[in-house]
Amino acid sequence: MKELSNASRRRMLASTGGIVALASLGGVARADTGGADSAAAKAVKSLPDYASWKDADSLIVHSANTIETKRTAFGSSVITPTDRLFVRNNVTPPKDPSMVKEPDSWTVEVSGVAKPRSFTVAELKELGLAAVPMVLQCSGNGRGWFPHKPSGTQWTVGAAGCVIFTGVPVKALLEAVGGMTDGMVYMTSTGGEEIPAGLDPNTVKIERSVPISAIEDAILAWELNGEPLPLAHGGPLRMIVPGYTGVNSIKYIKHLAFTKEQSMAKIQQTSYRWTPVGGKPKPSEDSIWEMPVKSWINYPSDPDQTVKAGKVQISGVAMGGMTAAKTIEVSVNGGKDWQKAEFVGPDLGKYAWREFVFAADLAAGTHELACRATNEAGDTQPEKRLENNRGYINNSWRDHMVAIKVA
Ligand SMILES: Nc1nc2c(c(=O)[nH]1)N[C@H]1C(S)=C(S)[C@@H](COP(=O)(O)O)O[C@H]1N2
Ligand SMILES: [Mo]
Repeated sequence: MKELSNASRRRMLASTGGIVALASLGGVARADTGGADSAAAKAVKSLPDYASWKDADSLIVHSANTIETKRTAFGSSVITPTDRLFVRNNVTPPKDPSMVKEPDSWTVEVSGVAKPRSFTVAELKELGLAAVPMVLQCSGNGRGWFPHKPSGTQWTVGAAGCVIFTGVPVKALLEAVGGMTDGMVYMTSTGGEEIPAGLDPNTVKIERSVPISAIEDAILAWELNGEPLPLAHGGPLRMIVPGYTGVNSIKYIKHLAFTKEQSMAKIQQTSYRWTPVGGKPKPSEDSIWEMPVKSWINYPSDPDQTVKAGKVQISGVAMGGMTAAKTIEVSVNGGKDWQKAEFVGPDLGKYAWREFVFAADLAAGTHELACRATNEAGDTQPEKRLENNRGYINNSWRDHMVAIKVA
Protein backbone atom coordinates (compact mmCIF):
# COMPACT_ATOMS: atom_id res chain seq x y z
CA MET A 1 0.00 0.00 0.00
CA LYS A 2 2.83 2.34 0.87
CA GLU A 3 4.56 1.55 -2.42
CA LEU A 4 1.38 2.20 -4.30
CA SER A 5 0.85 5.62 -2.84
CA ASN A 6 4.50 6.58 -3.28
CA ALA A 7 4.30 5.54 -6.92
CA SER A 8 1.24 7.64 -7.44
CA ARG A 9 2.84 10.61 -5.72
CA ARG A 10 5.80 10.27 -8.05
CA ARG A 11 3.45 10.21 -11.02
CA MET A 12 1.81 13.33 -9.78
CA LEU A 13 5.11 15.03 -9.18
CA ALA A 14 6.18 14.22 -12.73
CA SER A 15 2.94 15.47 -14.19
CA THR A 16 3.10 18.78 -12.34
CA GLY A 17 6.84 19.39 -12.63
CA GLY A 18 6.42 22.89 -14.00
CA ILE A 19 4.12 23.97 -11.25
CA VAL A 20 6.40 22.61 -8.56
CA ALA A 21 9.26 24.94 -9.46
CA LEU A 22 7.03 28.00 -9.36
CA ALA A 23 5.24 26.79 -6.31
CA SER A 24 8.26 26.66 -4.06
CA LEU A 25 8.99 30.31 -4.80
CA GLY A 26 5.46 31.28 -3.97
CA GLY A 27 5.67 29.36 -0.72
CA VAL A 28 8.81 31.10 0.44
CA ALA A 29 7.51 34.52 -0.42
CA ARG A 30 4.47 33.93 1.69
CA ALA A 31 6.40 32.37 4.55
CA ASP A 32 8.74 35.36 4.58
CA THR A 33 5.97 37.84 5.13
CA GLY A 34 4.19 35.51 7.53
CA GLY A 35 1.45 35.45 4.86
CA ALA A 36 -0.86 32.56 5.62
CA ASP A 37 -0.05 32.76 9.33
CA SER A 38 -0.85 36.41 9.83
CA ALA A 39 -3.91 36.26 7.57
CA ALA A 40 -5.25 33.49 9.77
CA ALA A 41 -4.33 35.30 12.96
CA LYS A 42 -6.35 38.28 11.82
CA ALA A 43 -9.45 36.15 11.30
CA VAL A 44 -10.33 36.49 14.97
CA LYS A 45 -13.62 34.81 15.62
CA SER A 46 -14.74 33.54 18.97
CA LEU A 47 -14.74 29.88 19.89
CA PRO A 48 -17.94 27.97 19.06
CA ASP A 49 -19.97 26.77 22.08
CA TYR A 50 -18.91 23.12 21.82
CA ALA A 51 -15.27 24.24 22.12
CA SER A 52 -15.75 27.21 24.47
CA TRP A 53 -13.59 25.46 27.09
CA LYS A 54 -10.54 25.74 24.82
CA ASP A 55 -7.69 28.21 25.39
CA ALA A 56 -8.64 30.98 22.96
CA ASP A 57 -5.22 32.70 23.17
CA SER A 58 -3.53 29.58 21.78
CA LEU A 59 -5.91 29.12 18.87
CA ILE A 60 -6.89 30.55 15.50
CA VAL A 61 -10.63 30.18 14.91
CA HIS A 62 -11.01 29.87 11.13
CA SER A 63 -14.69 28.94 11.39
CA ALA A 64 -17.07 27.17 13.75
CA ASN A 65 -15.81 23.86 12.32
CA THR A 66 -12.09 24.61 11.98
CA ILE A 67 -9.85 25.71 14.84
CA GLU A 68 -6.05 25.76 14.55
CA THR A 69 -3.28 25.74 17.18
CA LYS A 70 -0.97 28.76 16.89
CA ARG A 71 2.59 27.90 15.90
CA THR A 72 3.84 29.59 19.07
CA ALA A 73 1.45 27.61 21.32
CA PHE A 74 2.68 24.00 21.08
CA GLY A 75 4.97 24.26 24.09
CA SER A 76 7.95 21.91 24.27
CA SER A 77 6.69 19.06 26.44
CA VAL A 78 5.76 16.68 23.57
CA ILE A 79 2.09 16.37 24.48
CA THR A 80 -0.28 19.02 23.16
CA PRO A 81 -2.67 20.08 25.94
CA THR A 82 -6.26 19.22 25.02
CA ASP A 83 -7.39 22.83 25.40
CA ARG A 84 -4.88 23.83 22.71
CA LEU A 85 -5.52 20.92 20.32
CA PHE A 86 -6.96 21.78 16.88
CA VAL A 87 -10.53 20.86 15.93
CA ARG A 88 -11.78 19.92 12.50
CA ASN A 89 -15.34 19.00 11.56
CA ASN A 90 -16.31 18.24 7.97
CA VAL A 91 -19.99 18.81 8.69
CA THR A 92 -21.89 20.44 11.54
CA PRO A 93 -20.84 18.46 14.62
CA PRO A 94 -23.19 17.12 17.29
CA LYS A 95 -23.49 19.86 19.87
CA ASP A 96 -25.66 18.34 22.56
CA PRO A 97 -23.42 18.05 25.63
CA SER A 98 -25.68 15.30 26.99
CA MET A 99 -24.13 13.02 24.37
CA VAL A 100 -21.02 12.67 26.55
CA LYS A 101 -22.85 12.76 29.92
CA GLU A 102 -22.98 8.99 30.21
CA PRO A 103 -20.21 7.85 27.90
CA ASP A 104 -20.38 4.24 29.06
CA SER A 105 -23.84 3.79 27.56
CA TRP A 106 -22.88 4.92 24.03
CA THR A 107 -23.21 1.99 21.61
CA VAL A 108 -21.29 0.99 18.52
CA GLU A 109 -22.45 -1.64 16.08
CA VAL A 110 -19.86 -4.10 14.76
CA SER A 111 -20.41 -5.94 11.45
CA GLY A 112 -18.49 -7.90 8.84
CA VAL A 113 -17.41 -10.27 11.61
CA ALA A 114 -18.29 -13.86 12.62
CA LYS A 115 -20.63 -12.70 15.41
CA PRO A 116 -21.99 -9.24 14.54
CA ARG A 117 -23.39 -7.34 17.54
CA SER A 118 -23.33 -3.99 19.25
CA PHE A 119 -21.20 -3.00 22.24
CA THR A 120 -21.60 -0.32 24.83
CA VAL A 121 -18.48 1.60 25.81
CA ALA A 122 -18.75 -0.09 29.22
CA GLU A 123 -18.52 -3.48 27.48
CA LEU A 124 -15.60 -2.35 25.33
CA LYS A 125 -13.73 -1.35 28.48
CA GLU A 126 -13.70 -5.02 29.54
CA LEU A 127 -12.09 -6.24 26.31
CA GLY A 128 -8.68 -4.61 26.44
CA LEU A 129 -6.74 -1.43 27.10
CA ALA A 130 -4.07 0.42 25.16
CA ALA A 131 -2.70 3.95 25.36
CA VAL A 132 -1.35 5.33 22.09
CA PRO A 133 0.78 8.49 21.96
CA MET A 134 0.41 9.82 18.43
CA VAL A 135 0.26 12.76 16.11
CA LEU A 136 -3.28 13.66 15.12
CA GLN A 137 -2.94 15.71 11.95
CA CYS A 138 -5.46 16.93 9.40
CA SER A 139 -4.74 15.86 5.81
CA GLY A 140 -4.86 19.56 4.85
CA ASN A 141 -2.31 20.77 7.42
CA GLY A 142 0.07 23.03 5.45
CA ARG A 143 -2.54 23.76 2.75
CA GLY A 144 -1.96 27.50 3.28
CA TRP A 145 1.30 27.22 1.32
CA PHE A 146 -0.07 25.63 -1.84
CA PRO A 147 0.23 28.31 -4.52
CA HIS A 148 -2.93 27.34 -6.41
CA LYS A 149 -5.01 28.21 -3.32
CA PRO A 150 -6.92 24.95 -2.94
CA SER A 151 -10.38 25.28 -1.43
CA GLY A 152 -10.54 24.42 2.25
CA THR A 153 -9.08 25.82 5.45
CA GLN A 154 -5.74 27.59 4.94
CA TRP A 155 -3.98 25.75 7.76
CA THR A 156 -0.23 26.28 8.22
CA VAL A 157 1.19 24.01 10.96
CA GLY A 158 -1.50 23.97 13.62
CA ALA A 159 -3.96 21.37 12.33
CA ALA A 160 -1.88 18.87 14.27
CA GLY A 161 -1.05 17.88 17.81
CA CYS A 162 0.66 15.06 19.69
CA VAL A 163 -1.74 13.48 22.16
CA ILE A 164 -2.41 10.21 23.98
CA PHE A 165 -5.59 8.34 23.12
CA THR A 166 -6.66 5.44 25.32
CA GLY A 167 -9.12 2.72 24.43
CA VAL A 168 -9.55 -0.87 23.30
CA PRO A 169 -7.36 -2.33 20.54
CA VAL A 170 -9.48 -3.19 17.48
CA LYS A 171 -7.68 -6.55 17.52
CA ALA A 172 -9.08 -7.31 20.99
CA LEU A 173 -12.55 -6.37 19.80
CA LEU A 174 -12.17 -8.65 16.79
CA GLU A 175 -11.25 -11.53 19.06
CA ALA A 176 -14.47 -11.00 21.01
CA VAL A 177 -16.59 -11.29 17.85
CA GLY A 178 -14.84 -14.33 16.38
CA GLY A 179 -12.72 -12.43 13.86
CA MET A 180 -13.72 -10.75 10.63
CA THR A 181 -15.59 -12.47 7.84
CA ASP A 182 -13.33 -14.01 5.17
CA GLY A 183 -12.27 -11.78 2.31
CA MET A 184 -12.60 -8.40 4.02
CA VAL A 185 -10.19 -5.75 2.78
CA TYR A 186 -11.13 -2.55 4.63
CA MET A 187 -12.07 -1.34 8.07
CA THR A 188 -14.91 1.16 7.67
CA SER A 189 -15.98 3.56 10.43
CA THR A 190 -19.16 5.67 10.45
CA GLY A 191 -19.55 8.91 12.40
CA GLY A 192 -22.51 9.62 14.64
CA GLU A 193 -23.64 12.88 13.05
CA GLU A 194 -27.32 13.03 12.24
CA ILE A 195 -28.07 12.97 8.53
CA PRO A 196 -30.51 15.78 7.67
CA ALA A 197 -33.78 14.44 6.25
CA GLY A 198 -34.14 14.51 2.48
CA LEU A 199 -30.41 14.32 1.73
CA ASP A 200 -28.70 11.39 0.06
CA PRO A 201 -26.73 10.01 3.05
CA ASN A 202 -23.66 9.33 0.89
CA THR A 203 -23.24 13.02 0.17
CA VAL A 204 -22.92 14.03 3.84
CA LYS A 205 -22.12 10.86 5.77
CA ILE A 206 -18.73 10.90 7.53
CA GLU A 207 -17.58 7.37 6.79
CA ARG A 208 -14.01 6.32 6.03
CA SER A 209 -12.39 3.06 5.01
CA VAL A 210 -8.77 2.18 5.70
CA PRO A 211 -6.87 -0.95 4.64
CA ILE A 212 -7.17 -3.74 7.20
CA SER A 213 -3.41 -3.57 7.79
CA ALA A 214 -4.29 -0.53 9.94
CA ILE A 215 -6.02 -2.85 12.42
CA GLU A 216 -2.62 -3.68 13.87
CA ASP A 217 -2.42 -0.45 15.93
CA ALA A 218 -5.96 0.97 15.70
CA ILE A 219 -8.00 1.53 18.85
CA LEU A 220 -11.52 2.62 19.75
CA ALA A 221 -10.78 5.46 22.17
CA TRP A 222 -12.77 6.95 25.03
CA GLU A 223 -9.97 8.91 26.69
CA LEU A 224 -7.73 11.78 25.53
CA ASN A 225 -4.70 12.94 27.54
CA GLY A 226 -6.05 11.26 30.67
CA GLU A 227 -9.58 12.66 30.53
CA PRO A 228 -12.86 11.37 29.13
CA LEU A 229 -12.90 12.10 25.39
CA PRO A 230 -14.65 15.48 24.92
CA LEU A 231 -17.47 15.80 22.40
CA ALA A 232 -15.37 18.21 20.32
CA HIS A 233 -12.80 15.45 19.79
CA GLY A 234 -15.25 12.66 19.08
CA GLY A 235 -16.54 11.58 22.49
CA PRO A 236 -17.93 9.33 23.77
CA LEU A 237 -16.08 6.98 21.40
CA ARG A 238 -13.75 7.47 18.48
CA MET A 239 -11.80 5.39 15.99
CA ILE A 240 -8.07 6.10 16.13
CA VAL A 241 -5.83 4.99 13.26
CA PRO A 242 -2.27 5.90 14.30
CA GLY A 243 0.00 7.06 11.48
CA TYR A 244 -2.94 7.96 9.21
CA THR A 245 -4.23 11.48 8.60
CA GLY A 246 -6.99 12.80 10.89
CA VAL A 247 -9.92 12.17 8.57
CA ASN A 248 -9.43 8.43 8.99
CA SER A 249 -9.99 8.66 12.75
CA ILE A 250 -13.78 8.88 12.87
CA LYS A 251 -15.36 10.75 15.78
CA TYR A 252 -18.52 9.68 17.68
CA ILE A 253 -18.29 6.32 15.96
CA LYS A 254 -21.65 4.52 15.59
CA HIS A 255 -20.73 1.67 13.27
CA LEU A 256 -17.53 -0.29 12.72
CA ALA A 257 -17.64 -2.57 9.70
CA PHE A 258 -15.16 -4.87 8.03
CA THR A 259 -15.91 -4.57 4.35
CA LYS A 260 -14.90 -5.84 0.91
CA GLU A 261 -15.26 -2.39 -0.67
CA GLN A 262 -14.42 1.14 0.37
CA SER A 263 -17.30 3.25 1.69
CA MET A 264 -19.60 4.71 -0.98
CA ALA A 265 -19.69 8.02 0.93
CA LYS A 266 -18.44 11.04 -1.01
CA ILE A 267 -15.80 11.69 1.68
CA GLN A 268 -14.27 8.34 0.71
CA GLN A 269 -14.96 8.12 -3.01
CA THR A 270 -13.91 11.53 -4.30
CA SER A 271 -12.69 13.63 -1.36
CA TYR A 272 -9.23 12.92 0.10
CA ARG A 273 -7.72 11.60 -3.12
CA TRP A 274 -4.32 12.29 -4.71
CA THR A 275 -5.86 14.34 -7.53
CA PRO A 276 -3.61 16.40 -9.85
CA VAL A 277 -4.05 20.18 -9.65
CA GLY A 278 -7.12 21.18 -11.63
CA GLY A 279 -8.20 17.55 -12.00
CA LYS A 280 -11.54 16.00 -11.19
CA PRO A 281 -11.18 13.60 -8.26
CA LYS A 282 -11.55 9.92 -9.12
CA PRO A 283 -12.08 6.93 -6.84
CA SER A 284 -9.27 5.19 -8.75
CA GLU A 285 -6.72 7.69 -7.39
CA ASP A 286 -4.95 6.76 -4.16
CA SER A 287 -6.77 7.68 -0.98
CA ILE A 288 -5.19 10.00 1.59
CA TRP A 289 -4.20 7.52 4.29
CA GLU A 290 -0.66 7.27 5.67
CA MET A 291 1.25 10.34 6.84
CA PRO A 292 4.81 11.02 5.65
CA VAL A 293 7.86 12.25 7.58
CA LYS A 294 7.56 15.93 8.58
CA SER A 295 8.95 18.55 10.96
CA TRP A 296 8.74 22.24 11.66
CA ILE A 297 10.28 24.88 13.90
CA ASN A 298 8.06 26.37 16.59
CA TYR A 299 10.63 28.66 18.22
CA PRO A 300 11.49 31.16 17.00
CA SER A 301 8.59 31.35 14.57
CA ASP A 302 6.74 34.54 15.37
CA PRO A 303 7.29 36.90 12.40
CA ASP A 304 6.50 39.91 14.61
CA GLN A 305 9.11 39.02 17.20
CA THR A 306 12.73 40.20 17.11
CA VAL A 307 15.15 37.66 18.55
CA LYS A 308 18.22 38.87 20.51
CA ALA A 309 21.49 38.29 18.65
CA GLY A 310 23.75 35.58 20.10
CA LYS A 311 22.81 32.13 21.33
CA VAL A 312 19.33 31.03 20.24
CA GLN A 313 17.78 27.66 21.10
CA ILE A 314 15.88 26.79 17.92
CA SER A 315 13.23 24.18 18.73
CA GLY A 316 10.42 22.33 17.06
CA VAL A 317 8.80 18.98 16.42
CA ALA A 318 9.62 16.07 14.12
CA MET A 319 7.38 13.14 13.22
CA GLY A 320 8.20 10.06 11.17
CA GLY A 321 4.74 9.14 9.84
CA MET A 322 4.48 5.33 9.81
CA THR A 323 7.92 4.84 11.38
CA ALA A 324 9.71 6.82 14.10
CA ALA A 325 11.55 10.06 13.40
CA LYS A 326 15.23 9.08 13.40
CA THR A 327 17.22 12.25 12.74
CA ILE A 328 16.56 15.96 12.46
CA GLU A 329 18.66 18.64 10.78
CA VAL A 330 18.43 22.42 11.01
CA SER A 331 19.53 25.11 8.57
CA VAL A 332 19.98 28.75 9.54
CA ASN A 333 20.59 29.91 5.95
CA GLY A 334 17.49 28.93 4.03
CA GLY A 335 18.48 25.33 3.40
CA LYS A 336 21.98 25.92 1.98
CA ASP A 337 23.76 24.18 4.86
CA TRP A 338 22.38 21.64 7.32
CA GLN A 339 23.52 20.55 10.76
CA LYS A 340 22.27 17.80 13.04
CA ALA A 341 19.90 18.93 15.79
CA GLU A 342 19.17 16.94 18.96
CA PHE A 343 16.00 15.29 20.12
CA VAL A 344 14.97 16.33 23.62
CA GLY A 345 12.31 15.06 26.00
CA PRO A 346 10.66 11.64 26.11
CA ASP A 347 10.43 9.24 23.17
CA LEU A 348 6.78 8.18 23.16
CA GLY A 349 7.04 5.74 20.29
CA LYS A 350 6.87 5.75 16.53
CA TYR A 351 3.53 7.52 16.12
CA ALA A 352 4.37 10.44 18.45
CA TRP A 353 6.44 13.41 17.45
CA ARG A 354 9.79 14.27 19.05
CA GLU A 355 10.80 17.66 20.31
CA PHE A 356 14.16 18.84 19.02
CA VAL A 357 16.59 21.64 19.76
CA PHE A 358 19.47 23.25 17.87
CA ALA A 359 21.76 25.70 19.65
CA ALA A 360 22.53 28.41 17.10
CA ASP A 361 24.61 31.53 17.24
CA LEU A 362 22.77 34.16 15.24
CA ALA A 363 24.18 37.51 14.20
CA ALA A 364 21.94 40.55 13.66
CA GLY A 365 19.96 40.40 10.43
CA THR A 366 17.29 38.20 8.93
CA HIS A 367 17.73 34.43 9.05
CA GLU A 368 15.77 31.77 7.24
CA LEU A 369 15.39 28.85 9.62
CA ALA A 370 14.48 25.44 8.24
CA CYS A 371 14.41 21.89 9.53
CA ARG A 372 14.32 18.51 7.82
CA ALA A 373 13.51 15.15 9.41
CA THR A 374 14.40 11.60 8.35
CA ASN A 375 12.46 8.57 9.57
CA GLU A 376 13.44 4.98 10.41
CA ALA A 377 12.35 3.89 6.93
CA GLY A 378 15.00 6.23 5.47
CA ASP A 379 12.58 8.80 4.03
CA THR A 380 13.80 12.38 4.30
CA GLN A 381 11.44 15.31 4.28
CA PRO A 382 11.50 16.76 0.75
CA GLU A 383 12.19 20.35 -0.21
CA LYS A 384 9.07 20.52 -2.37
CA ARG A 385 5.50 19.68 -1.57
CA LEU A 386 3.70 17.17 -3.79
CA GLU A 387 1.21 19.25 -5.71
CA ASN A 388 -2.34 17.98 -5.53
CA ASN A 389 -5.68 19.59 -6.13
CA ARG A 390 -7.00 19.88 -2.59
CA GLY A 391 -3.70 20.70 -0.92
CA TYR A 392 -3.21 17.56 1.17
CA ILE A 393 -0.14 16.28 3.00
CA ASN A 394 2.29 19.17 2.70
CA ASN A 395 5.62 18.10 4.17
CA SER A 396 7.88 20.47 2.22
CA TRP A 397 10.66 21.79 4.45
CA ARG A 398 10.88 24.94 2.33
CA ASP A 399 7.22 25.81 2.91
CA HIS A 400 7.64 25.38 6.66
CA MET A 401 10.73 27.62 6.81
CA VAL A 402 10.53 30.79 8.94
CA ALA A 403 12.24 34.14 8.37
CA ILE A 404 13.40 35.56 11.69
CA LYS A 405 14.56 39.05 12.58
CA VAL A 406 17.60 39.12 14.85
CA ALA A 407 18.94 42.33 16.40
N1 LIG B 1 -17.48 11.88 12.74
C1 LIG B 1 -16.50 12.67 12.27
N2 LIG B 1 -15.23 12.27 12.40
C2 LIG B 1 -14.23 13.04 11.93
C3 LIG B 1 -14.50 14.27 11.27
C4 LIG B 1 -15.85 14.69 11.16
O1 LIG B 1 -16.18 15.75 10.62
N3 LIG B 1 -16.82 13.86 11.67
N4 LIG B 1 -13.45 15.03 10.78
C5 LIG B 1 -12.18 14.31 10.53
C6 LIG B 1 -11.06 15.17 10.24
S1 LIG B 1 -10.97 15.78 8.67
C7 LIG B 1 -10.05 15.38 11.14
S2 LIG B 1 -8.65 16.24 10.72
C8 LIG B 1 -10.15 14.88 12.52
C9 LIG B 1 -10.00 16.03 13.50
O2 LIG B 1 -10.03 15.59 14.82
P1 LIG B 1 -10.23 16.62 16.01
O3 LIG B 1 -11.39 17.49 15.69
O4 LIG B 1 -10.40 15.79 17.23
O5 LIG B 1 -8.97 17.43 16.09
O6 LIG B 1 -11.37 14.21 12.76
C10 LIG B 1 -11.82 13.41 11.70
N5 LIG B 1 -12.95 12.63 12.12
MO1 LIG C 1 -8.87 16.74 8.39
